[in-house]
Amino acid sequence: MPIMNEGLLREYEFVTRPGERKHIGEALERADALMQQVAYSLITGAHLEVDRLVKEALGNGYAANTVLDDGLLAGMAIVGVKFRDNIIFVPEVLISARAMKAGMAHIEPILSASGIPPVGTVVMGTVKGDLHDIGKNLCIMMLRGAGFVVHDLGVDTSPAKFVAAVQQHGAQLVGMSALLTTTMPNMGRTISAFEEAGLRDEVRIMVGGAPVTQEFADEMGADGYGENAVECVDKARELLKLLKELQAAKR
Ligand code: B12
Repeated sequence: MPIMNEGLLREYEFVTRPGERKHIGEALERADALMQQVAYSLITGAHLEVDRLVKEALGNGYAANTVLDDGLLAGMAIVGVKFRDNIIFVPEVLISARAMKAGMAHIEPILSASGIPPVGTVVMGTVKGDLHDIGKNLCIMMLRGAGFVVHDLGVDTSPAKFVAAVQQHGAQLVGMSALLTTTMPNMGRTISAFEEAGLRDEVRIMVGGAPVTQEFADEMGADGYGENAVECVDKARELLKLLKELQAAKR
C-alpha cells in the first residue's frame, strides 16, 4: 500500500539518505491506513491519539507485533532521522517517546503474557549515564512473554547495581542496553565488575542497543549480542542453555 496518509508522506520527505529511505519506506508501505495513522501520531507526539488508535487496532484483531513494527517503530525511525539531522530536538523526541510509551502500555500485557513456567531469571538495565529505555523495555516485554522472569533495573544503572541485582535475585542472565557511543564503554566496565565480584562464571551477559555491534560485544567480552528484541530472546535462550550444560558438566 502506498503512503496514503498526507501527514506521514510529508514526514517521509525528511528521510533523504537512500538506504534509510528504502528501509523506512518499505515499513511504511507495509502499513495499512490505521498503522500509518499510528506512525504519524507517534511522530507528532499525539500520545492520546496513539493510545486510542493502538487500543482500537488491538481490539480489531491486529497482532501486537504488527502494531509495534508497522506503526510505532516505523514512526520512531523517522523521529530518529529528524533528531539526528537537527530537524527536531530533545523536547520533541521526549514527546514522541511519551506517545511510544502510551502505545506500548497496550502491547505490553500481550507480549508479556506467556503462561509458560519460568525458564530463567534475567536482570536487565540501561547502562550508567544512559537514559534511553524504549528498546530495553521492548526486550523486557518479549523476554517476559517467552517465560523469563525479568528484574528491570531501569536506566543509568551502575556496574555495582547490576552485580547486586544478580546476587539478590540469583539471576543467570544479564542484559545491558546502551544507545550512546559515550556510554557503550560502561558495558565493559560492568563486565569487569562481575569479574571483580568473582561472579563472571556464574552469569551470561548479553548486550544490545542501536550503536552496539557483534564486534563491539566480542571486544568487551560479552557472551552475546542481539540486534533487536526478538534476537534478545533467542540469545537469552541460547546462553541459558549453554550455561546449564556447563554447570551440569562441572557437577
Ligand atoms: C528516543 C530518543 C531519545 C529520548 C529517550 C527517551 C526514552 N525514554 O528512551 C531522549 C529525548 C531522552 C534522548 C536523549 C538523548 N539522546 Co537520544 N535518541 C532517541 C532516538 C530518537 C530513538 C531511540 C529509541 O527509542 N529507538 C527505538 C528502540 C525500539 O530501538 P533501540 O533502543 O535501538 O532498541 C532495539 C535494539 O537496539 C535492541 N536492544 C536494545 N537494548 C538491548 C539490550 C539487549 C541485551 C539486546 C540483546 C538488544 C537490545 O532491541 C530493541 C528493540 O528492537 C535515537 C535515534 C535512534 N535511531 O536510535 C536517539 C539517539 C540514541 N540519541 C542520541 C543523543 C545524542 C541523545 C542525547 C545526548 C541528546 C542531547 N543532546 O541531550 C540525549 C542523551 C540522554 C542520556 N543521557 O541518555 C543519539 C546518539 C548518538 C551517539 N552516537 O551516541 C541518537 C542515535 C540520535 C542521533 N542520531 O543523534 N534520546
